[in-house]
Amino acid sequence: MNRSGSTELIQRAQQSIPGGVNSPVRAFKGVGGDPIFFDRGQGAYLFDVDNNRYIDYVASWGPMILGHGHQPTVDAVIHQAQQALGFGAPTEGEINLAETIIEYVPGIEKVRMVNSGTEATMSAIRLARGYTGRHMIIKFTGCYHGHSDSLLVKAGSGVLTLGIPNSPGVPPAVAEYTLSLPFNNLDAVAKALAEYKDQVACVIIEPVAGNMGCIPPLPGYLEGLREMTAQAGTLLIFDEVMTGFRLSPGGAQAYYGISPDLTTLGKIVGGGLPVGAFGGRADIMSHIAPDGPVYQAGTLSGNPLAVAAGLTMLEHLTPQVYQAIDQATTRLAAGLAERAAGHGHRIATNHVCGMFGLFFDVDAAHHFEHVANSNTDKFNRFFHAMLDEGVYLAPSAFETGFISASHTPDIIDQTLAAADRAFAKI
Ligand code: KE4
Repeated sequence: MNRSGSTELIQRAQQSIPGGVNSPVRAFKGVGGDPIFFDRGQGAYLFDVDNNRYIDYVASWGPMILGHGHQPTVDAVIHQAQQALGFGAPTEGEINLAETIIEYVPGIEKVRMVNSGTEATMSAIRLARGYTGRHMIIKFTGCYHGHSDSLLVKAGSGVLTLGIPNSPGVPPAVAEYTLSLPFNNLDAVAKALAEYKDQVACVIIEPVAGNMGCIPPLPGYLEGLREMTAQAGTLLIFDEVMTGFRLSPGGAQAYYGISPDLTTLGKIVGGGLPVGAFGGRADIMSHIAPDGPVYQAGTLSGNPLAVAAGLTMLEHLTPQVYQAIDQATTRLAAGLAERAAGHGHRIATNHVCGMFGLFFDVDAAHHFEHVANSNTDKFNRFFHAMLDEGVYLAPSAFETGFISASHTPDIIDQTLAAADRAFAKI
């Protein structure tokens, strides 16, 4: 496959952009080789600058749940752009999007729009600290919640892939307020809440971990977290930047039937444009400025273009969309496991609606240690073998694959045929 255009562009990009990319995971440091520069997308396909076609399982890291170039979303953005690109003032569209989010997401009574998942989680943590008057936070090893200082403590995506457990630049005085515990382990949470009693402002978790591959919660885990945090007066924050509107219209909290105190959103809520959001119980959200004293702001928050994209995408998330995505995800995960075994490879596959992960040379993946002990070298060889077959997986063993409504049965079949050839090669 000729990818000379991408090779030339990464060399040029590195002259003006750190690493040649605007986000580290895109640089292929985790899998080796040069990143692909893309030119356009349509449905489940991406086309690179050399006009090679790939079946896409990155979906811009989640937003493209309806496939690339979803025409109603594109039309809504074009229409809004012809009205105005932005005001820095309130618009009716922001109310429509807020009301839609509240309608979909059970735990959200009030919501504030921001511009990224990082802003959403950073703001939610400040709110939790301001509301409780406590300083400590608990996160989980292998989970990633964006790159604000308090959260770059054994983060999962990006930092983990680059092998930097605690990023330089995070003052120890900040990091010491963050506890990072093993995922899917309630004893560890019980011990931490007992140890730190009334010092813990919040527990923040990806209800399905998507930044160390795809790792669903074990039965009873989320229920246990909900109970323990309520008893400790600690707020439970579901970081649904990735799972929001993906597992179901109401995200993981609706799928698992657990109501967190605060929820963070991103990706799908912006329809592919820069949007994040945080929301939750009205009595907590009332502490956010200008209603309350906890300051939070953003020049482009609620930007009309991004709001038009997000609102239109949410309006097209029908029950049929989730049924198709869930069926495609289940078929793909089962098919990958079957073809791997057919070529003598041992893989564990995890999946939930629209998300999947595969881990080589382990029998199961329930937490970070399982993932760290998996054969990432073999994943990297599989990644490149699939790339050469025209299938674009996430360029890191510590990321999740995403499936859209455009991944028809025929495209899943094409993917499995490619995987069969790739498993034979690695
Ligand atoms: P952003 O600031 O990148 O919009 O969102 C941060 C974030 C927060 N919470 C969760 C659960 C997330 O998955 C993310 C970002 N996800 C990664 C993908 N693993 C973004 C890819 C990247 O960093 O380029």
